[in-house]
Amino acid sequence: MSDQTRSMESFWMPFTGNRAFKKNPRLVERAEGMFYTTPDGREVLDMVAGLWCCNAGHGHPRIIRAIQEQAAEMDYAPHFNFGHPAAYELAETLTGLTPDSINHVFYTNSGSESVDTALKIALAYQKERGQAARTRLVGRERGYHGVGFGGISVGGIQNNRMQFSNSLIPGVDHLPHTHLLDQNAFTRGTPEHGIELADQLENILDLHHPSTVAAVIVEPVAGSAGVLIPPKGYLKRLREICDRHDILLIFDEVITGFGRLGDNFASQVFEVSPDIITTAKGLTSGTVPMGAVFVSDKIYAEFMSKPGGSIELFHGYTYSAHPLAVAACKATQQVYADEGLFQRAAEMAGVFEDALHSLKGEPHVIDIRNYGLMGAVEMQPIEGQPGARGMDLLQKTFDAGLMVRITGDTIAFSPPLIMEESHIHQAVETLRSILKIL
Ligand code: PXG
Repeated sequence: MSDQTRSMESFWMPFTGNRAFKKNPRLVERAEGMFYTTPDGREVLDMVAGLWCCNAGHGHPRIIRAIQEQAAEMDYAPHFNFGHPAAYELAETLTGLTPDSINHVFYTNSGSESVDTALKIALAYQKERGQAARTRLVGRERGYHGVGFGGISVGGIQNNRMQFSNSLIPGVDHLPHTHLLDQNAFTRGTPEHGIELADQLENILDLHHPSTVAAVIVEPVAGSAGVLIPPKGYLKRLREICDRHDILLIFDEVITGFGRLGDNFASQVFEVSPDIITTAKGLTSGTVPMGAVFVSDKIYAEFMSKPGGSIELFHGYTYSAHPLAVAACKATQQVYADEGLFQRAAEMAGVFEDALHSLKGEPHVIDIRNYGLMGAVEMQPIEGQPGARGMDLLQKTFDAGLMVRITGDTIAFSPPLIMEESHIHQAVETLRSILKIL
C-alpha cells in the first residue's frame, strides 16, 4: 500500500472501487461555472453537473451569499412542532412549479429519502382511505430510486439489489425496461418503439388483482441506468392504466426535475401528471443537500380530513427544511427564474443533440440518445469485461480535462444548464479523440 493510498483509507467512498480509486485518485478541489479545478491546477469541464445536480453551474454568487447569510442568521430550526417562516414561503414557490393538481411538499435531504418518503405516503394514503389491501408497489427494471430499502426494492439495478437480496421489501413487481437497442438505436428525442411495454402493467395487475396495488413508480427518463428516454406515448399509457385501476403514479424526478429537460418537470414536458413527484439534486443546484416530495391535493386532503389535531403522518427528518437548504433552494430557484435557465436548456437542447449525434460512426459507439440536456453515448462492451471500456474512458477523459458520468459502458451527460455551445463542442471533440484510441 502506497503512502497516498494509506492516507485515503479512512474515507469509505460511495459507489466506487475504493482500492482502484485510491491507487489513482481523480481529485477536484475548486469549482466555478462549468469547470472544476484539480489540486494540481488543471481545469476539468463538468459535463455532468457534478452528479446530475449543479444545474445553475458552480459557485453562483447569489446562491453562495444566501447560504452564508442564512448560516449567520439562524443555523438550525426544528420542524417538528416548530417552524421557520422561510420553509412555508419556499413551499409556495416550489408548488407553483408543479402541475396544477400538486400543491403540497414534504421536505427531505436527498433523493433516496424522497423516494422512501413517497412510497410511505402512497402506502399510508391507501390505508387512510380505507384501501388497506393496496400494499403492493410496482417499479421498473433498470430503474434507480436511490439506496434506501424502499428505493432498492422498487429499483431495478441488479448490482444495487444483490448484496441485500433477502432484505428487500416484499410485494414489489417490476415493469420491463424500455431500452430497445435493436429498434430504437440512434433515436433523437423520444423513440418510436416501445409504448406497448406500458401494457405489461396490466399483466402485473392481473396477476395480483388491481385492488392490491398501491402505486407505480418510474423515472420519466431513467438516468443512472444510462439515460433511457420513454418511448412515444409510454408515460401517458402508464397514467391511463393507473387511472383505470385507481393506482397512484409516482414520477421520480430527482434528475429530470428543475430544468434538465427544458421545463420545470418531466411531467410538463411529456404532459402527464403523476400523483407524487420526488425531487432532490437540482432543487438546490447541489449546493446543500435537500430533497422534496410533491403530493397531489387529493392525497394531502385525505390525510388532513380526519377529525382532531393529531399527527397525520408518522414520518420526517431532523433536517427536513433545514434553514441552509431552504436558503440555498430559494436562491437557486430565483437564479433559475431570473436567468431563464429552464428555457435555456430547451434552447440548447438542439445544439447538444446535434453535437452528441455527430459521434455516430466513431469506434465502439452502438447508440446515442438524448432529451433536453440529458444524453448518452453507449459503447460496445469489451467481450467478457463489461464496464472495463467505460472505466478506461473515464480516466482518459479526466486526464484530458473532461468530466462525464459512466454507467457500465455508457457515457452519460447532464451539463449545467448554463452550458455554452463551445463547451459541448469541447466535450464532444475530446470524446471523439479518446474513442479513437480506446
Ligand atoms: N432517484 C433518482 C431518479 C436518482 O437519479 C436518487 C433517486 C437518489 O438520490 P440521492 O440523493 O439519495 O443520491 C437518484 C440519484 C449515477 C448516479 O450513477 C445517479 C444518482 C446518484 C448517484 C449516481 O448516475 N441519482
